Amino acid sequence: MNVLILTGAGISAESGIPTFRDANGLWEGHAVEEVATPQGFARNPELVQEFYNQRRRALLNPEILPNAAHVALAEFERDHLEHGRGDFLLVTQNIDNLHQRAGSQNVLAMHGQLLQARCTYTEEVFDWTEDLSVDTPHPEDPDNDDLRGCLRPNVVWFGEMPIGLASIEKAATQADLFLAIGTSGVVYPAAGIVAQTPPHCRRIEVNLGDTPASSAFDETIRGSASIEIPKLLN
Ligand code: BJW
Repeated sequence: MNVLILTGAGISAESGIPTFRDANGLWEGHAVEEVATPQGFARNPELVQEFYNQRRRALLNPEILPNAAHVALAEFERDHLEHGRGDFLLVTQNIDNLHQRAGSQNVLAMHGQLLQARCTYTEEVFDWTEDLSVDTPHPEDPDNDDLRGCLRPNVVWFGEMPIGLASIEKAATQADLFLAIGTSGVVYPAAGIVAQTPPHCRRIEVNLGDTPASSAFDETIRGSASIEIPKLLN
């Protein structure tokens, strides 16, 4: 049985990381599109860097930990692979590292990672835990003033190409079980993965409520991920 999991912000909500489009879906009066587009970054790099600085600092707070849903997915994967039951891929739209910290191995972070920075000139990616600013020097060429402020968060904004689309499509077309957890189903191409799964695939959506994608699923489980995922996978 080939398993494909898609996770969104809802799975990390109970770890204390706010979602995008729920009650607190705006950030200090700014729509997510304003702080998550290349145009927004070009217009106001300070604002966008500060948006991600705050989220990076929050993620590094030792109180932010994987929850029971992250752990159940990691345990399921271990068991699935150990017993040779088929392929397993966990695609996450989240830029936190909670799946990796819970022990998941085959994680594809399609919208990038908050604890990485990318040079906008060379495309080099660096592990990054500090604040970024329009003055941050290039880590390998700190005296080069032309490169000052060249780093941006290594995340995928609207209009940019998500990571690993070919691998995601391959896993979707070969999936026997597709599980979408805590995602609002409005952001593409993630929201279109369910439509790439073959007719025999069992498609399950786990979410607090209905989404625009719900009708594409065979089963919908309504409840919080930290309760429903361990129940479903154990
Ligand atoms: C719980 C819970 C609990 C809460 N338990 N559940 C087709 C049609 C229309 C538009 C497009 C299309 N194809 C492409 C587009 C354009 C665009 C798009 O989708 N726009 C729509 C919004 C209209 N897509 C893109 O631009 C993408 N790129 C692309 O398609 O490139 C193609 C290309 C071609 C050629 C050249 C170049 C490009 C890129 C999309 C990037 C999205 N980026 C962001 C920011 C990432 C960095 C960051 O984190 O800051 O990704 S936006 C934001 O939304 C973030 C998220 O990953 C993403 C999805 O949000 P998510 O995870 O679903 O969160 P929420 O808050 O929306 O929902 C939470 C859910 O959890 C809710 O349903 C709750 O009920 C639930 N929940 N607590 C269970 N405890």
